[in-house]
Amino acid sequence: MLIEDLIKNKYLITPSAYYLLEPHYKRDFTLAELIKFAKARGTFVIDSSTAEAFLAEKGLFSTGELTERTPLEVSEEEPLGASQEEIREEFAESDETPVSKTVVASRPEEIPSSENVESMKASGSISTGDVVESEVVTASSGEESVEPAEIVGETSISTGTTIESEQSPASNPVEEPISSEISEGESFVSTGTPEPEELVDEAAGSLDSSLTEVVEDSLPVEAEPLNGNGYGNYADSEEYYENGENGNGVKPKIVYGDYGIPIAYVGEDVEGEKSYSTYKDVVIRPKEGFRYRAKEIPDDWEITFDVKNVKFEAPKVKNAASKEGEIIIQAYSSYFKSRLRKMRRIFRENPEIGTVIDIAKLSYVRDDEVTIIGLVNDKRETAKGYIFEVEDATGRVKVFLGRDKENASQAYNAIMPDSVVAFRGQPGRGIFFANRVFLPDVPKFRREKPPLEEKVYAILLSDIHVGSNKFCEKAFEKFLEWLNGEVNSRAEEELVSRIKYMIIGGDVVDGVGIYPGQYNELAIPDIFDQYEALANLLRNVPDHITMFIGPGNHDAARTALPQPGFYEEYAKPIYKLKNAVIISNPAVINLHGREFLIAHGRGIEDVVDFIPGRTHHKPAEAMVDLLKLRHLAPTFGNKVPIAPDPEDTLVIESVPDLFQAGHVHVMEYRIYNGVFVINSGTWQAQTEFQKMVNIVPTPARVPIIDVETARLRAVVSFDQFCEGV
Ligand code: D5M
Ligand code: FE
Ligand code: ZN
Repeated sequence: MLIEDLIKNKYLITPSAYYLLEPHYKRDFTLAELIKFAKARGTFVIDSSTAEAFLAEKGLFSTGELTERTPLEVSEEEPLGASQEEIREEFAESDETPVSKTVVASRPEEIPSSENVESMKASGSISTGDVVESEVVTASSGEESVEPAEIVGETSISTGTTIESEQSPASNPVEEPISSEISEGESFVSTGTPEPEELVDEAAGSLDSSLTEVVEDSLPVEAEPLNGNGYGNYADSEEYYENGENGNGVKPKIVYGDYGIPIAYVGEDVEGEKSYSTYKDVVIRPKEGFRYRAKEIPDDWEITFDVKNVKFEAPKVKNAASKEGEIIIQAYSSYFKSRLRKMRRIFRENPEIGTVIDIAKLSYVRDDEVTIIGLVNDKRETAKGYIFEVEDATGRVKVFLGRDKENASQAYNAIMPDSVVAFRGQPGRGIFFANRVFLPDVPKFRREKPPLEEKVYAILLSDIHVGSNKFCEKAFEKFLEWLNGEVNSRAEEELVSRIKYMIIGGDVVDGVGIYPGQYNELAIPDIFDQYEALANLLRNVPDHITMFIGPGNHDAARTALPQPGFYEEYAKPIYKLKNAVIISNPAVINLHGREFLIAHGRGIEDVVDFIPGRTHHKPAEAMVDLLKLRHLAPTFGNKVPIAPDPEDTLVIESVPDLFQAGHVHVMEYRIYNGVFVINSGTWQAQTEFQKMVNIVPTPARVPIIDVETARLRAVVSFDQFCEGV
């Protein structure tokens, strides 16, 4: 009964939670209460800890006892062979090179030459010592730089490659020497990497404010729903849940927004005049005579990983009387087994790992040092060190890692719940004594890719949030004009002319019913119109630029990760754009032989929750943590809903050249072991909700990536058009 009711509402329950709750259901609590409780905890899976907390709140249960987690089903897995003798400490010097930065409005003519190591900054706008901090500080200091052409902050690292080809009209400004200054306290040299240092340079397009103003014609719609058809109704009454109706006899089609809020869409689209704009009148044509070099460069792209291509079978639920809970456990068991299998494969590439043995076989091991690879269910600190509960497909074991072991505390902090790690050591009685711990990580060195004949650029966007009244529409239109050749200098012209790809990493529209109070901040209160509006804007992207568009948690798409794409019935207008390619979240795009991993980035939220010192304002740091764990959302049952697919498609199986995420609305980047890690920011100014949770976005910035190096070429900022939104 309880299971069936929950499943109807797209909630899952584990068997142990079921046994705890079932006796009280409909006697001591209602379905709506339970769902409300789970929603508040940000989970759609009711596990035993949720159930216990819920019962405790109801005064039905004492929180003293802890329920054991059911171990994964036992099965034989081939232990890895290949014994290796020498093992070095893995975390000794994780080569994390913070890329010094940043940002904003540098004089467009002054794109720094890649031959020089240089850094430009405005007086006082870069805080010394903390590189990333300086990025954030600079990024939010847009208001101070009234002068559009002010050089604010910038660092570039030479790669030894020439930026420009001879014929380009933009080569002149590049050759110009630029007064430069190294910002104090920042190291540009990636230690421990024999490769030439990375090029990270930026120029921000300070657009001339004398350019034609875009007429603002979209009127935010206030409280009243347009056609009174129930938009904005959260409809979370008990009746609604239990009868599947909203009281007026109409069966609503339930679509779940994020953070657990169900949205009911009813009725047909009403034709006629709308009180808001969907940007039908925004028509921008390429500037006459503007030469796009990218047009002459042959296309070279391929989607090498897309969830749509993975065959999924939904777990089947039989009937209410049988033990459906078991099916859920089984479904997640296949999911976690898949994760373990993939992670083992990743560890196998690390020669330091040594002999890997199944946990069930530990009792056969005498004095040898062996390695176990498993999911960390639990971790805690004791006076002498750290204790982990580790599980593989064959069993479970407690692992002790002494505080004295090298980098023990770092590793302890980096390990998120449910991530897969390896421990090397000796089994004792009922406990495994680890001498070393390994994260899956990415290798320090990688093979260089062959150079490209021509410079070609990709621009990265995410979190456009069309439909929000905080969407920076004016800035976005300026950006579209810029793409169409409305540039201020030859340097900008060079950039624009070579842009061949545009990647949009999710939250392309604001959606409806995504967070409490969102309705009041919607300029377009209709999800269909939001996609229409987005398409009306994006049709102004020049045809030769291929757009890759993936979903995020605000989109009309499956809420749980992975997200195979947009629901076509809602997002039809963007499917119809002729130069758009819809990708899943996550996806891997190969551009001219370079691998770009694109994810919306909800996993960042869990990193912030679990890894000490992480914040929403330094997303690239959190992305590096995910890279080290080789997983986009390792933790199950926290903020990020994960679908019980038979395959774990969130494992970062292949090491990318570039890893892009969005979601947190702050642009930041860094390089880690040769991977360029970047959060692409947003096009939405701070929402009321973000104000409450203290999220300060850095909107309207366009990072331009040099595809050849998969590194930043420039950041163009349109944020001066996003003030007062
Ligand atoms: O996410 C925008 C930012 O807001 C991102 O940093 C997550 C944060 N966010 C959104 N909703 C919540 C809740 N409920 N709690 C905490 N933080 C939140 P976006 O996906 O664009 O809404
Ligand atoms: Fe977003
Ligand atoms: Zn998001």
